[in-house]
Amino acid sequence: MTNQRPDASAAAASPIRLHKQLEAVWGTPGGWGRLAAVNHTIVGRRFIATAFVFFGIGGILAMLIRAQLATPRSAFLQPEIYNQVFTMHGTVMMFLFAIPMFEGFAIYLLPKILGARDMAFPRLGAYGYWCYLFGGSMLLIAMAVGLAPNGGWFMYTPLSSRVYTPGINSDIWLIGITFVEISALSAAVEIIATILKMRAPGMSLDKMPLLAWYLLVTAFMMLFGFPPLILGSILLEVERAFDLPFFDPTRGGDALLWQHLFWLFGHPEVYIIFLPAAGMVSTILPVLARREILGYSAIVISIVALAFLSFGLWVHHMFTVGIPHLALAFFSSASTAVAVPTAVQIFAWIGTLAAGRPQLKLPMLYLLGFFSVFVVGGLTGVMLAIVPFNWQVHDTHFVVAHLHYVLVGGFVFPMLAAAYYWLPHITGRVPRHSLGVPAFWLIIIGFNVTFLVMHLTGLLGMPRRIHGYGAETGWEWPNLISSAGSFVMAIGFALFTVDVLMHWLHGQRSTRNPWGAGTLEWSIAVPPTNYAFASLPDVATRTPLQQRPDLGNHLARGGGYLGFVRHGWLETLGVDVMSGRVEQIVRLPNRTLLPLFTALVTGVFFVAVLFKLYVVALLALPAIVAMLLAWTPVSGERRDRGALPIGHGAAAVLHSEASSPPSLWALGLTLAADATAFASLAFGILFLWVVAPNWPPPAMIAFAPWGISLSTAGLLLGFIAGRLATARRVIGSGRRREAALAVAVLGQIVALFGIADVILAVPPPTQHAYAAATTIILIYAGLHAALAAVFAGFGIWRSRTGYVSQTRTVDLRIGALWSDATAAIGIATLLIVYGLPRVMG
Ligand code: HEM
Ligand SMILES: [Cu+2]
Repeated sequence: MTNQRPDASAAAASPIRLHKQLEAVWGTPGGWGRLAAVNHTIVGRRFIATAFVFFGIGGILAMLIRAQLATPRSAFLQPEIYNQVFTMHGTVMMFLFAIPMFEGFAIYLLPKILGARDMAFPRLGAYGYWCYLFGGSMLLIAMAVGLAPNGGWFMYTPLSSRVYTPGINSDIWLIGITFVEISALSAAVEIIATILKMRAPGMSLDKMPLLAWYLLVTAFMMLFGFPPLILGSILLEVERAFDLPFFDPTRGGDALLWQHLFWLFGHPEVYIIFLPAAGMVSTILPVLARREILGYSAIVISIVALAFLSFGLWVHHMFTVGIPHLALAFFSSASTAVAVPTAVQIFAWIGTLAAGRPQLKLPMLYLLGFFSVFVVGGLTGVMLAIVPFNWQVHDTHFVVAHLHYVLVGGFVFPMLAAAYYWLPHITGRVPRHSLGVPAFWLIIIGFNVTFLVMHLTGLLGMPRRIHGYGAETGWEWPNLISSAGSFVMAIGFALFTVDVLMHWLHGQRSTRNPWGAGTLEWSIAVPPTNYAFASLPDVATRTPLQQRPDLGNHLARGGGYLGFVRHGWLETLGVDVMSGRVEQIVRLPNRTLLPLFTALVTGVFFVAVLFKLYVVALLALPAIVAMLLAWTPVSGERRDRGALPIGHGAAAVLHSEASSPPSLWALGLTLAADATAFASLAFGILFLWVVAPNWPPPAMIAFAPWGISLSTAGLLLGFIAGRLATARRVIGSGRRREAALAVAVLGQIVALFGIADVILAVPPPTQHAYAAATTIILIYAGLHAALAAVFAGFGIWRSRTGYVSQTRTVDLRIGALWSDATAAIGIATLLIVYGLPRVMG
């Protein structure tokens, strides 16, 4: 490829030519080639469409539940099938609809509202999508053959333990959900790195659109919320498969440990679902009210506060399990306090509406539906936070009513508003509202009839998750009304679907900015091109389009930054986190089947675990690592290039030469999630120590002096050598850095031997939860050491193949960061295994 002259004015002479050049490098072929797509527009649309399909499936399951409950002693569904149906309804709605829908919107919209050409890690986004699709399909196939999970979506032990659920139903939940969660974690890392590093020049944090703030906070909550669940699922699966008794009270475990781990995730989850929806509201409402939103900073503070508060609330799901009174009081008041930051946002919305000139367009109608329903859900939530009331209605349909007012009100209605608002963007067609309005009325009337009545049945004592009830209970009429309402709502959703399909097929071409919005996503062509922006804008305000209505044309003509194609590269800009000053050119990878294949091998791992083919699973693990390593060759440079022009007389270095490239952020974020999982495990051990009687049995405390010394020495050696390899003097010379890395590999191998020796000294893990927990935490540390050895070896390979130099240090710094974390986790593990018995004993 010839070297195009990177000159903005030359490109500006021919926008068509610029477009053709960009399309040639960014475009995705049709047909089977689509499977290789990694572009955020395509991946985001896939997430959204798939999530809608799962919503439909979850909705059909809901109809089955309501059909069963419509009449007393109904024989419509067998009890066993009924258990699967409500479990799958909750599971599908929470894990396969709500979270992926958020991921889809975030991936589709983020680069466009931030003024970038793509997400920071396009291949990771594609990989996450495939994991979601395969994991979700696993659950659906299980349901089709009657083996779906059946213990309720929160999988309480001991009900979900092997004794009470001997089949593979529970395993399918644990394995399928963990598979899907990979996509949640990878989306979280990708979203945070993109928001922090990949904005338009000049977009400082306080000039970001509010939606980006919401998505940022949500992604952070996922990063800290999902690890406890993943860890809990792994522990439970290990207990079911290998009989390690973490949750078995007869051998030192405790069933409540699962509840803690689950709700440590589960409560924040509610806000993980609500916050992106609130972000949509904060985006759409000011546009339709024709004025800027009130209280930008107050909203930002309130969502951050909400995120912090929500992590302290998990215990309010456990008020009835018998916890200390002081804890009850604390968690009860904290739970009511969470209403405050929510109220801040509601006041900002109402104030904006009052101060503006609102138009009652279709998205606004759904926003009003959101307000009315969500406020009721919030009020019953405050009621439930009061302990005595909670004791009265615990596990009744009152709770079911509350949770649907919050979830449907707080997520589904804003999503419908968002669907109508951004539909012209996705399809490039004018919205037509002939069916949308009647659909809205059917949905909101049907919804209220269905769930308002459930408050009553709940107060009358009708428990949740029951398969049938007698006519003498007095629950007959309310249930019939509720079921009738749910079918009205279903018709509404069907009408909505028809409306969207008609719009897609028969709508008229839309103009660029049909709503008159001020944010950047409306400055590009609709439907968007693969590269989103022909050239990148310079941002000085929160609503750049409002100040400069012709911005779109200016950018399309190549008048912004990077309005050219260089060496056939996919380029976008990376900025300083706070100020939005340009810092680097980020070179992105293009279409490849690697994410799909990696997800397939990941799927092999999970299916093998499910069917207990552990040899296959053990082989799949290194295969996954090898595939991930195969991603790396295109993400580096083999020579120093120095600062390159980016247009307007400015220049920047490539990310491989930058001091804080997105990949380093990604590893830092991954380690944050990793540390959370480790902390959850340590929490579990402490929890059992405090609550389980005679824990640990003194005879079980093993001692392996050789193992401890070897692992400590190896970890420290790996850490020091890894750090040394990145030192200025060492990294400058190929021989020295490779020698340092070789020592690092050696250190990790020594550490592995040490850890293995300690594991052998521990009594058999099936005997007691103490031995099981000790074994698991040691394996956790061992896996880190093994990966640290891989990282160091990877460094040698990259160094040999020319990817490392005095200025191109990223690969080695990533490895060093990992070996720091390995040393920290390894030492903490040894302290827990050997230090704790001394302190607590
Ligand atoms: C579309 C209309 C919906 C209807 C008619 C509906 C109906 C129901 C009913 C009747 C139950 C109670 C089952 C029982 O306890 O016996 C239930 C449970 C549940 N629903 Fe929905 N639902 C709908 C939408 C949603 C949405 C959008 C979400 C989440 C985003 C959701 C999440 C849940 C959860 C988590 C449970 C608890 C399941 C369990 O106890 O294991 N639902 N739903
Ligand atoms: Cu909660």
